[in-house]
Amino acid sequence: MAGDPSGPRTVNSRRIDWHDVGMTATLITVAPTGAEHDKADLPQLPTTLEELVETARRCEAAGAAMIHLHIRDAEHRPTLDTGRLSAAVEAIRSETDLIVQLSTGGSVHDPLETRLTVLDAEPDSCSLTCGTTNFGDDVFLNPMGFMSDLYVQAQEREVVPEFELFELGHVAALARLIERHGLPFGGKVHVDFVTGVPGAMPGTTAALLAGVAMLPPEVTSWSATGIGRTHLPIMAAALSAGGHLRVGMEDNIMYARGQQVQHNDELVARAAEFAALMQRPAMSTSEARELLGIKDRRAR
Ligand code: KMH
Ligand code: ZN
Repeated sequence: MAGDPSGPRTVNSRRIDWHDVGMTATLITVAPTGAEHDKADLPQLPTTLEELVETARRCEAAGAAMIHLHIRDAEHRPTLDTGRLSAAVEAIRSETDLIVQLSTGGSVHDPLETRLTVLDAEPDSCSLTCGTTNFGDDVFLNPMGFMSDLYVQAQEREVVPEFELFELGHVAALARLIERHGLPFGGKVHVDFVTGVPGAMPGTTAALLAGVAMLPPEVTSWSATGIGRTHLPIMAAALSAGGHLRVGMEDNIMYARGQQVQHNDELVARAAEFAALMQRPAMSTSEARELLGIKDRRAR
């Protein structure tokens, strides 16, 4: 894990104190699997419990502080089975110090009612997408009533939502949710811009900065990810604009032109190096827990 970024460091013979230069450390979230890629086409995609735990360990060592999880069934198909979700949450929680965030987005085929049951697995955090969006040739459905139910249930269960913004209109929907229901559990508001999904907000600096400019004042931190080839420009834009990072095979399976990602830790390590170069080193898990207002569910 990256060391404590709050203390002074020596970079190229210069002593740098991060607080003095007004820089903040970078939260790196890894999204290792997703619901879209096929294990048969991509055998290195982590889909079994063992593969997910191994991935979590290696990504934590490379600089991740949070994991965004989708799980698969015995045939490697996406599932929202509560038993499997609980087993994954427990295993990753006992083997790492990562914040465990479960996807409530699932796959585009999952019914809304089933997506609400994800909270039964008692994650630290859950994704909450702030509106319906084009998703390639499909539609990712998130009506206001569903978002409200998920928002309130997450408050009641003391789970910290991460608001996923695929469109500029989703920023306005987030403001409506906060106005209706008050602050989420933990009192912080963290959002993640998911850019570059075909048919949704493009993975460009201009689109990202338009979204950042619209954020309601309650937002305390934001991160960004770019799908496919937009992942690097969005990473650069987010780091330069004070945002945090999400990387992983859910979003991008190519490390470089002609070079497929072999393990999620490659993407995390590159993000951590880039962040360190920008003098915004990877945040520790304890700093991330504080940033997001996470309830401590770890066994003592
Ligand atoms: N798989 C997408 C349809 C989320 O995790 O909350 C939805 C998604 C967002 O990945
Ligand atoms: Zn997801």
